[in-house]
Amino acid sequence: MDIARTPATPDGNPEMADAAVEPKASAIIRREDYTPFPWLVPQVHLSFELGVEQTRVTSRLTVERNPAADASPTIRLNGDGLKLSELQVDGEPCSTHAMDGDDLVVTLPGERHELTIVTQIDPAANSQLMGLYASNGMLCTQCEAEGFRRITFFPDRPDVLSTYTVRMSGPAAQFPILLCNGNKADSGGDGDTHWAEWHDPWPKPAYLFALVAGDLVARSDSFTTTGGRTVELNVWVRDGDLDRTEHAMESLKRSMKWDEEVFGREYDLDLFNIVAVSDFNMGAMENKGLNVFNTKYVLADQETATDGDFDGVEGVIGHEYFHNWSGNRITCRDWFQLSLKEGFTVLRDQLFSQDMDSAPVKRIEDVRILRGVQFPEDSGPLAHSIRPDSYREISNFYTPTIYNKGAEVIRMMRTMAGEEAFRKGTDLYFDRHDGEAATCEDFITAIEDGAGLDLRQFRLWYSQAGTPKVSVAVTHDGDTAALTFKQDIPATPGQADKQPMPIPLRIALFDRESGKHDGEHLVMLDTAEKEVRFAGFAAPPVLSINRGFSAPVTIDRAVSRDDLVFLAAKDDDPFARYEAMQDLMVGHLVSAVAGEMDSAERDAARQDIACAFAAVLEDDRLDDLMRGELLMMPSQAYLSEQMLLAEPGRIHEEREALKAALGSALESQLLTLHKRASALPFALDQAAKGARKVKTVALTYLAAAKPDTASDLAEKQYSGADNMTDRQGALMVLAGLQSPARTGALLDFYNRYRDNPLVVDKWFSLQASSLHPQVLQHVKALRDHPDFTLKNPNRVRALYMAFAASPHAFHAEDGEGYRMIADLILELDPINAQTAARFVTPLGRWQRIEPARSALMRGELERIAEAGNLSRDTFEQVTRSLG
Ligand code: 0A1
Ligand code: ZN
Repeated sequence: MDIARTPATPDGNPEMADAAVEPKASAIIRREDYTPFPWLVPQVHLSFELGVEQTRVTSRLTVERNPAADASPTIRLNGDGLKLSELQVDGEPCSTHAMDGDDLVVTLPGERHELTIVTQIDPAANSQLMGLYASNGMLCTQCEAEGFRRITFFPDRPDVLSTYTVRMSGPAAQFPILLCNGNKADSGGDGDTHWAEWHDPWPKPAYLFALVAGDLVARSDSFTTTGGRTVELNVWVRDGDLDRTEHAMESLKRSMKWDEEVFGREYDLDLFNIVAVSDFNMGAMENKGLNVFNTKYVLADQETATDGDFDGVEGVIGHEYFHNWSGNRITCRDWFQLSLKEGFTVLRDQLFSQDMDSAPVKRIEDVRILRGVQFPEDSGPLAHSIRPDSYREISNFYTPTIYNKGAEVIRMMRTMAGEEAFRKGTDLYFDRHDGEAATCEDFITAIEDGAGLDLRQFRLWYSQAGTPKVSVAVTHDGDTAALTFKQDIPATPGQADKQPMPIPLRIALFDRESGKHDGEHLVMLDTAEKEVRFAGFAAPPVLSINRGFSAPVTIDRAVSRDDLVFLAAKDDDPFARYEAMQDLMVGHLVSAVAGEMDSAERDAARQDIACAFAAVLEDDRLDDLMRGELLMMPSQAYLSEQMLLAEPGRIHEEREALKAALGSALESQLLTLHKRASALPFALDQAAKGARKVKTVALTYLAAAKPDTASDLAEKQYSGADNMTDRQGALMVLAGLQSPARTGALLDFYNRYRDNPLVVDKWFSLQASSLHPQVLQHVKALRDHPDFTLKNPNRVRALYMAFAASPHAFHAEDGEGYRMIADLILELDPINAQTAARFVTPLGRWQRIEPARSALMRGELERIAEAGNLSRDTFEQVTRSLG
């Protein structure tokens, strides 16, 4: 089987670097240059006179010299596009200040001073959605990573911790609700204006500051911690959305309980507020005591949200809540340490969801995400280690590598230590660094000391980018099986040579006759090559490797289809069983795309896959959630990763052909499955969720083989649906068919849900990612739809991210798809740079695509680079992508 191969190391191209016009203030920031800030800012008093078009911010800072830093005669207060209205030092107008670019630099003679700074900002004009902005008439903030400097001049870096007291005032009718971090200390009003004063007792960096002002309603509840603190909980939404907040509230209470039980972490304020906003660049934000969420991760009910959406809400609510300890109580020293909070918190949210739902299915889903988005990042021009060495724009480093690979790296520590010892390590970390701005190194040392591990060599996982490839061969002699391992870490930009890393591999050796193994082994592959021998095998065993996906690596091994069929049917590790199914399909599809098979070989391979599918369909020990996973095809992205130069058109064709072959071979079983699953009434339990999942899986195979039959079934599923999972699944299938039912169903869907933006997003996405041959035209038309706007990131992603992931349309041979994404980037960049920059990634794959398309993709990147006036975000991604 062909596997992921080393991508060519991108070589520098000085001509391009000249052509791209560098935006101002786009210096490279380096981790090695870190120095502590010369000033401490123990207290911050903020006063906001709120207005949608004009907000006046008065900031009073107590500053004192930092004894742990080199003294400086000046204090640098970061600003971004701010105009200074007033500045006082110790109550007197200041004359010893100067602007340095966007920053304000004030000369301070003494040890301790009070600075008063007044700025005026226009939230309505803030389309970047960083700092203070208006969304649907309400005001809210987003300060991570560097948004606070768009509100007031401040040392906007995560190692400056302050206690905040905040007064908010504004028109009571427009902003009846005034929220901020911490606890509400006081409130009042005079005439039409009212005010509230908030105090957060926990010192925090500016990126965790938040305020919200608007006309909101709350679902309220409470939680009592093990320590006996009663915490008031609120989920704030717009009037009309309250009915869809129950799942968010339940998820929050479950998160609070789980973190006490599993990590020993209790909540530390009397109040926990969550606010849902519809204009948001990311998923959600862990501001202290006042989490701000994208509505997508709060609002859910049976009618409008799929099971996947419900899981998303639970996972993100957990994630943000868990940040209260891993991120807020212990924050990051600098942004190079981002994975300290994000990798660890992703691991915590993954473990939480594993405990709440089906653990094996959650693990498979997480690995699928990792391989679908992080592996491609790690093998492309944007590859970076989980603790990067440099950046221009930190927003570009909120990546699957920092988040998902970061989580995998900590998960490996847990696997090596065992759960109990790992907990000792995390307890020590929380004890030792509570109240600090810490580093990844601090985390590793705490785990070493607490869990009793030696992680000296393991630290390489923090500094080396690239997905390791592990090759393994099994030989058999007498009664001994020998496993020979080899590891190879591909070169990545700026890192040509790599050292071997410790790779924990859970393995089992199956006896072919009995179908059993006598226990799992943890092999530590910590050298470039290693041989491990196992006695007691009269015949060559079948190897099950990287069980539970114990290490984020690719495995390269010569394995027969017979062995894969064996493992697909018998492996007792659910992930390994899924993996065997995937390998069966990947092996076949990669050979088919390469044209390595004659028709007899192709038939034999399809036959084996169909047999494995039949076994999964018939195995009544499997639950439907797991069955759905086992029947899932490897994604186009994952298949492309297996090839040195991908041919998107051919991969798509072969993948669809295999789907059709399986749909034909298993037609009656799939119909039976669909019928059985359809008979189950709606419920939120695992069985009903599983039934909904396999129902749509069955439809997708049938659609490829028998479009008419599938169209009828999908139409029935659509119109009879009493929940969004069934309705969306059916519509997805219909949207890809050229059937008469397609248009009617799409129209019906839009008319039903036109007032619900999250569902309208689905409507855009389903069409942009469909298998329909005219997707390009559909996307163009949708771009002109009255509901489309570049101002709302959810809507932009709904249309264009879905499109960029659609292989046949985005990779249209004439380059039209690439052109559309480049046009989007250029148009969106001045409006919302953070969101625009994220669309560079799909074009950045050019080095791994066949030559004709590759040239077109590169051409579009060059066109963007030459446009000039680019944001720092897009400039950085485009120049890195060009290599
Ligand atoms: N810390 C958040 C992610 C986040 C980062 C930047 C943002 O700015 C637009 C927003 C959110 C998390 O991990 O959930
Ligand atoms: Zn996070």
